[in-house]
Amino acid sequence: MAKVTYGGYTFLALDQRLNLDEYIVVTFYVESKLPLEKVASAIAAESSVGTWTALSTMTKEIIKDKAAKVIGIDKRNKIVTIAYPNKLWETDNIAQLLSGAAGNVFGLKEIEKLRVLDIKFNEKYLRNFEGPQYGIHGVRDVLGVYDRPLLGTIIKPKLGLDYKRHAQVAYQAWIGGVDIVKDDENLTNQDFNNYYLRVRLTLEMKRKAEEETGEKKIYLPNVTARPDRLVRRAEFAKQEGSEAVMIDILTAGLAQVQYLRSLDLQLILHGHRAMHGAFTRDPRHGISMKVIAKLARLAGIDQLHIGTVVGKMEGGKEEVLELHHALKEPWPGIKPTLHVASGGLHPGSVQALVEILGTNDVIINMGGGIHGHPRGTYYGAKAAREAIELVAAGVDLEKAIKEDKYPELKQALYKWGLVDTDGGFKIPPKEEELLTHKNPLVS
Ligand code: RUB
Ligand code: CA
Repeated sequence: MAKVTYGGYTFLALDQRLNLDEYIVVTFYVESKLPLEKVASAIAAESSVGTWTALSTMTKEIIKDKAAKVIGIDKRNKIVTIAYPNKLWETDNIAQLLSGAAGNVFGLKEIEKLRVLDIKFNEKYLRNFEGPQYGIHGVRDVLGVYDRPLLGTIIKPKLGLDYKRHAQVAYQAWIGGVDIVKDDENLTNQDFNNYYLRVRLTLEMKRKAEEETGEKKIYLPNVTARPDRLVRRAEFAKQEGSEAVMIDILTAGLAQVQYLRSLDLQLILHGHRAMHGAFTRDPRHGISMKVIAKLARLAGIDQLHIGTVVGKMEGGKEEVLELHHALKEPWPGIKPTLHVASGGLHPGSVQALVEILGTNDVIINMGGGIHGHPRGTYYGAKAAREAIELVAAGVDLEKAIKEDKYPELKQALYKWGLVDTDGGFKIPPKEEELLTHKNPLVS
């Protein structure tokens, strides 16, 4: 076969033995009418030093030293592996990494489908990043909780409550047993719920709940906005006594996450992944959640949404477990990120979730599954906390509710059912419970 080139240069290095400590290795899934060697060369060229034609400005030195190299072609599975020399990359610039390895290549005409499946860093590259300030153990240390999954809630309705009502619902959730209360991804600083008033009052209610329960609590105000406002909001949260903030890592952008982390505000950073489905969902196109999760960890996210298996959002067991482990993969000098399981969860999901993910490295986050409890937020939170403590202690929930010691848990399991690990039900929801929705707020 004739030598495969792109724009006049060779990017194939299938027989070369590279020292991978000096390269970032990216695997792509590719569909194209062209031979895979040709497309792989096009990807390597466009994502590093090349273009469609030979250049008067190109040198052998540049090709040798800085061109990406195709080191693997798996025709059966349509997978190509490309190694990018460290020299190509600015030391700690995730935006630049994406503009290169996952940028223009998505627009090349010769490619019909392209997916960045995985990215493997090397120690030298990793050492340039700070990563999470707290990580899994740091978050647990702040809360002083070590023996069960952490319990989080999102204030619902996600939009519409004023700041006073928001703070009141947060308080109900905390005294009911929730550890972490968060804003929703699209609640920022709207006219109906001013960020600054909300943060001040919600943190006041947090302190009240802490005094009353003797437990440490966390609030996650959503600072997603343009950079100047984002920083002002994060600094305000810190000043008002918050230990943490949340940011929508994709809509705001990972460069903003890096910036926030670089300010060293000593805040736990919670990452919401809203919009990820735009490029993670099609298994044959886009960027995998695994890549996003690794980048979020690099950028400094302490806790990240990566799926639930048994909840409302797409994401199977194999995929979620892979992500769960990717967040904890040993990286020199970089702490592990905590898994946030969120989306369609309720007390009846806890047993299955713990069976799949264990008790140690997960925040179980319930919005509707707490505020939708027939007796309101406080009892919903109580039911969720009971479910978590019972399951962590190895008690079967179906047996526990027969004892009549846990009336609010029983109500929750009757309303939403008790889920098994395949998404089926050990106890299906009971119709009549769905009709007795009162939704009172305890004042
Ligand atoms: C869940 C919720 C989160 C989703 C996002 O609310 O508000 O935004 O978890 O999904 P509820 P993911 O508990 O009422 O379903 O965590 O998969 O990114
Ligand atoms: Ca949400």
